[in-house]
Amino acid sequence: MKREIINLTWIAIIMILTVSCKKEKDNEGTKAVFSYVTDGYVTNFTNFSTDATTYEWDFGDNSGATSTKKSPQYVYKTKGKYLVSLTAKKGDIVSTFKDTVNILGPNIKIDGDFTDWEHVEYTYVNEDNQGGTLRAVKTFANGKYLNFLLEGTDQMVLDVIVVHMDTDKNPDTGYKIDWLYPVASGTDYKLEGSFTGNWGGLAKHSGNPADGWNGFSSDIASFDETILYSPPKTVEGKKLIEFSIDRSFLGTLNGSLNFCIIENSSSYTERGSIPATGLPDGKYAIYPL
Ligand SMILES: [Ca+2]
Ligand SMILES: [Ca+2]
Repeated sequence: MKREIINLTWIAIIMILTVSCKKEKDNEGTKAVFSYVTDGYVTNFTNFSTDATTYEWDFGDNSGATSTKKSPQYVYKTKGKYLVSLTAKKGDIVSTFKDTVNILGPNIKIDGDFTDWEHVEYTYVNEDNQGGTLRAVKTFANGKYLNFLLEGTDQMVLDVIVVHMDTDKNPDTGYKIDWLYPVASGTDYKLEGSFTGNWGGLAKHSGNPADGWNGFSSDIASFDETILYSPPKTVEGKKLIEFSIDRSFLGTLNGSLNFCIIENSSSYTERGSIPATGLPDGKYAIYPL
C-alpha cells in the first residue's frame, strides 16, 4: 500500500513535469518585440525579441533608413507619428512586431544654450557671399511659439530686426516687397524692433497690397510682448541668437507660413537678410508648423 502511494506520487510529479514542459514548449519560438524612449528627435529602441539571431528595423519615415542592429538609435527629421517595424529571424522562422512612435520634437528653450537645436535641420541657408550678416536659420514650432535659431557672421548685431510673415501664404495679400523678393512676398504681419535698443512692435497689414507701407496698423503688441530672446553669442565661430514669437498674435496658422528676416543698421541700411534679398528668384522661406 505504501509503495502504491509512492508510485502514485511519482506519477503525479511526472504528469506535472510533462504539463510544465509542454507549456514551456508553447512559449518557445522566435518572437519580435521592442520598446522605445524618445528625447526630441532621438529615439532609442530596446529589443526584447526572443529566440532570434538577426533583426531588421524599418523606422517608418519613408526615408528608406533601416538597421540590422539589435537595439538601434534613430534620429527622426520631423515631428510626427511613425509606424516602426521590427522583423526578428531565426533560420526560416520570422516574427514581425510593429508599434507607432510619436515624435514630438525638441523642447526648445530660449535660454542661450543652443544644444536643444542640435538635431533640428536648417530651414534655410544662404549661399556663400549672399545675405550679408545673416547666414542660416533653423525653425521649430510648438503649440505656443514660433522658435528661431538665427546664425550670422561676427558682424551680426541686430540693432534693428524686421521679421516679415506671410501667414496666409498668399503673395497677393498684404505688403509686397517686390524689389527685395521679386517672386513672392505678401507680408500679413511685420515684427520690427531692436534687440539692443528695447523698442519695437508687431503690426498687421490691411491685406490690400495697394495700401503699401501705410497698410500696416499701429502696433498690436509691443516687441517685448511678442518676442522672447537670449543675447547673441558666439559658439564654435558662429554667432547665434535664439528667439521665439508668440503665435497667438498671428491669427490662424495652417501647415506652414512664409517668412524672411532682415537686419538693418540703426540708420536703416540693410546689413543682412535671410533669404538673401535682391536675387532674381528671391522669395520668402517656408516655416513648417
Ligand atoms: Ca535653447
Ligand atoms: Ca499674404
